[in-house]
Amino acid sequence: MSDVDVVAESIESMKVRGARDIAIAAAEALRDLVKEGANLTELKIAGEKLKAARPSAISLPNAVDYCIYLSEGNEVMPPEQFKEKTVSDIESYLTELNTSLERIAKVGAELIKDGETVMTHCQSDTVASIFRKAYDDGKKIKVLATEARPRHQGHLTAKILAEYGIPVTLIIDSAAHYMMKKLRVDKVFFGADTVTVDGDLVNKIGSSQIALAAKHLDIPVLVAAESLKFNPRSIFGRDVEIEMRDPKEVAEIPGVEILNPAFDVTESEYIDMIITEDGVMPPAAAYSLLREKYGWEILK
Ligand code: RI2
Repeated sequence: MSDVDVVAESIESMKVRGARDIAIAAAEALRDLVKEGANLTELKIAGEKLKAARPSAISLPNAVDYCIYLSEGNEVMPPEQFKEKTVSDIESYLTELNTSLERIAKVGAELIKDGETVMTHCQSDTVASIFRKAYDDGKKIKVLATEARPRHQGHLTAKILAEYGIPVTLIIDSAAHYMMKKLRVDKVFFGADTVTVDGDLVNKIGSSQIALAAKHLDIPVLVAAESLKFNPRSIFGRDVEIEMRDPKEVAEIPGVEILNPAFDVTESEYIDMIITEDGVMPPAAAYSLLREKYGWEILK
């Protein structure tokens, strides 16, 4: 197996997971391929392989397409120069992604008040950075985290936050509505796998139910999504494919059909604000962000 195959397999099997981390892993794989002397055609083939690894998080094709776009800009150069410049361009992009995370953490933490109880679902590095920043700023926060069946990524959220010193309570997914009310949750924070042109959110299965409960309880819902998570293809009306994973992740009962969708869609009317690296915006502003940030993609 080539290195690209190994990375694609790790993304598919979720050894590497989280919308941001899979995008970074793909960009690093392409950078390494350039270092080994790959040309543009070989990069494009590798890019398609990486993109096919998981269908729902737009961060993955966005990162791959951007690396290919950068490489195309250097196509006319002699091979050695192509290699040097493309590696450096992809490195700069990776640095930019880190800077975005720091900025989003700062913007998101501003929205949390001292003493608040915040809730999250599944595991998002972006949301975790916001909570860590709020804590570092001296705010005494409490976190309510769901398990996120069937793969229990919420256990990871609870572990990461507890190790950092943030008080965290873990609940089963179906306890969400009851515990939001009982613990008087102040705000819900979701990460994002994809944000569409309408400001709808594709995120871990169960997000939409929590958003409905939040609306019912009058709790604000905030989405932490760098521009990497916005879907330029949705401008042309293309839908996000919802990943259906192996039913065995849920259960194995002879004679019973088991369905295992990994994501769901929370409509923009259930979302109060989207936190991006450039500030906080209402979901209705998704169109403008896409035009501004993805001009290169939309014009292709
Ligand atoms: P960051 C995860 O998907 C969750 O849905 C999470 O909200 C999202 O990625 C974003 O994560 P999965 O890979 O990019 O666990 O904020 O299926 O880390």
